[in-house]
Amino acid sequence: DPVESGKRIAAHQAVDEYILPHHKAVGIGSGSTVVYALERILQKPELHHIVFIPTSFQSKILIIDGGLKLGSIEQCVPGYTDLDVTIDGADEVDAKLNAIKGGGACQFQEKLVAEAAKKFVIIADYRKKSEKLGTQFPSLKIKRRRSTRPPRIIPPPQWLRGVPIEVIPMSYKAVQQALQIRISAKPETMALRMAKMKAGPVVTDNGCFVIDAHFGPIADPKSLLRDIKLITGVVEVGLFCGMAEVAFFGMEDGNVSVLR
Ligand code: DER
Repeated sequence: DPVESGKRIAAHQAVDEYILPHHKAVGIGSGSTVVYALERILQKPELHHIVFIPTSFQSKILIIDGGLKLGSIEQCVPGYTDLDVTIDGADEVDAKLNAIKGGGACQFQEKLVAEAAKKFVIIADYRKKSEKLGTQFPSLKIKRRRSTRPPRIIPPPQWLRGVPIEVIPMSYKAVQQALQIRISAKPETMALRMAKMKAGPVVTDNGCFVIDAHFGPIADPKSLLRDIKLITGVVEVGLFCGMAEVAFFGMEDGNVSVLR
C-alpha cells in the first residue's frame, strides 16, 4: 500500500535524522504515521534511555506498549523547551511548513508538546503535501462514469477534513455562530465531529468537542488561527503555523521528500 509505505519511510528517515542517542526527552505525536516512528525507535536500542512524552491516550499507549520510558509534559516545565524534539503527523502541510492537524482530534496536547520542544518534526505520506492549506480537500470527489448514470459522489476520506477546532462542549453552538459572523474568513461548511463507535459527538482526551470547519484555500493561516483562537469556547485550533522545522513526506515512488 503506497500510503502506508510512504508513512513508514518518512517516519524512519525522520527518526534517524532527528532523534539522537544524546537526547533526553522526546515528544511523540498522535495518529497512524507516528506508529512507524515508534517502530523505528524500537529498532534502535541507543534511543531506549530517552523519556518519551505523549500527546494523547493513543500515543501514551504506544509508548507504554513499546516498553519505552514514559514522561509527562508537566515534568518538562522548568525550561519549557526541555524536549529535544517532538515528532508528529499532520493532515496537510503547505510549502511554508504550516500544517493542519487534528484529524485525530489530538491537536491541543500535540501543540502543547510541539511548543515544548527545541525542534518540531512533521512526518506524513504524500497525500499531505500541499502548496496551500485547504486545497487538499476536494470537498467532494466526483468519480465520472462513462455511462450516462449520474456521477457517484465520493465523500472525502476521513482525514480530508477542514480545520479541526477543539471547543468546550457547551460552547459548540456559540462557536459555530461566531465562525459565521465574527471572523473575516467564512467557513464554507462546518460540522460537529460525530463519533463512529459511540453515540453522539467525538469527545477529546480533554473532554471537549471538535468542530471541523472548511474554509477552502487558506491564504493566511496565521491570521485565521488568531481569529478562531479568540472566539470564546475555543480550546485549540488545528493550525500549526511557523512551528515545524522540517517535514518528511513519503512519496508514491518510494522516495522521501524533505521540506525544510
Ligand atoms: O491528529 C493529528 O494531528 C494527527 O497527527 C493526524 O492528523 C495525523 O494522522 P495520520 O498520521 O494518521 O495521518
